[in-house]
Amino acid sequence: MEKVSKRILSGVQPSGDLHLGNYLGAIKNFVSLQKEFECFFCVVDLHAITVWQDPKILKQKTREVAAAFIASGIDPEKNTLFVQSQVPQHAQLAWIFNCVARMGWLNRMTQFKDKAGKNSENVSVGLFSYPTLMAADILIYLATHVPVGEDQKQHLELTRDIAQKFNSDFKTDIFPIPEPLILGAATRVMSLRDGLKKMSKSDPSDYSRIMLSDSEEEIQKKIRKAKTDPLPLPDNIEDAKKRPEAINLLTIYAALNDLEVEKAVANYAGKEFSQFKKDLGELASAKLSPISLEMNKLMKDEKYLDSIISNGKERAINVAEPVLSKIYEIIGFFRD
Ligand code: AQP
Repeated sequence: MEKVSKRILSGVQPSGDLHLGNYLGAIKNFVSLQKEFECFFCVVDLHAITVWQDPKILKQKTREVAAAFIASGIDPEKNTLFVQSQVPQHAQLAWIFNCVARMGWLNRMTQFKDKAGKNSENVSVGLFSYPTLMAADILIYLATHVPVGEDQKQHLELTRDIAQKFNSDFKTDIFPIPEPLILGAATRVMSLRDGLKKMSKSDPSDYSRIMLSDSEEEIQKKIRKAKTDPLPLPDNIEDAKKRPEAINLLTIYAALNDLEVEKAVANYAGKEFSQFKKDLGELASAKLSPISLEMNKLMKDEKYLDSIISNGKERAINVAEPVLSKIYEIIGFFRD
């Protein structure tokens, strides 16, 4: 199999409205990485159904993620942009990885524990085995690098363990050991209502997150209403880190402005939150509203979006199929 040295795979679930965490932790980084890497970006609908998705809106949400990729600046000609369920090799390799990964490895996954909570007997088996599908998403393209937010780091470590175990069990070097790319100031954007909780699509409160579809007014209002403590802004990074809501907003400001967090802290040292929130609201709406406008425009052109997705499917299968075929041969599956 031909070795590649700079190939990226990353995905976003169509499980709700995309938010600032998805943008700063993932999509914004995809945009800069496309210059340097051969990139595969997918809408991971197989992952989304690990929890209930309304069939009437799943297709719409799938198009929305594809539109967000393009509206944020990902070039669909240069990169392969596709929908996971259209490339069956992901699920086929995931089954093999279910037989490679050990129960003990999956039992350690904190995202499963967080998502299942006290309900672990009643959640889907898919939610538990989610990381083996993620490993298959990455390794079916022999991807060498994976840009993700901090929350996916543990899953990526599991992917590396699976690649290593497969290579060692079958005495092969087919799989690269992929590196995480956790980039930018905001690798873990927190809820606007609780600085200790991740900003997430599934949070019941709309005020906990800024969505890519929010209007300028909505963005500014959400930031105005964001929870803060009663003190003025901190004047050094150590103090800022002890104040979850303050460090979260300062980190968002830094990431949107491509600054170091220390610089954002220095700019607002000792100032009142009212002025900072006004500036942050204006900054966020200036950065996000062009994306939102472009997304709305793309969503009206289903024909164009669907043609991009269909082209991406073909390109993805052209890479994934020979890899799967080689893996079947390595395992000793019957081939005619
Ligand atoms: N809060 C976040 N901060 C930084 N990065 C984040 N990502 C998600 N939330 C944050 C990154 O976005 C990419 C796509 O994530 P996903 O949609 O596939 O799944 P998720 O991590 O489970 O996102 P959510 O919003 O929390 O979804 P729900 O509520 O449905 O579980 C990933 O690279 C992720 O790291």
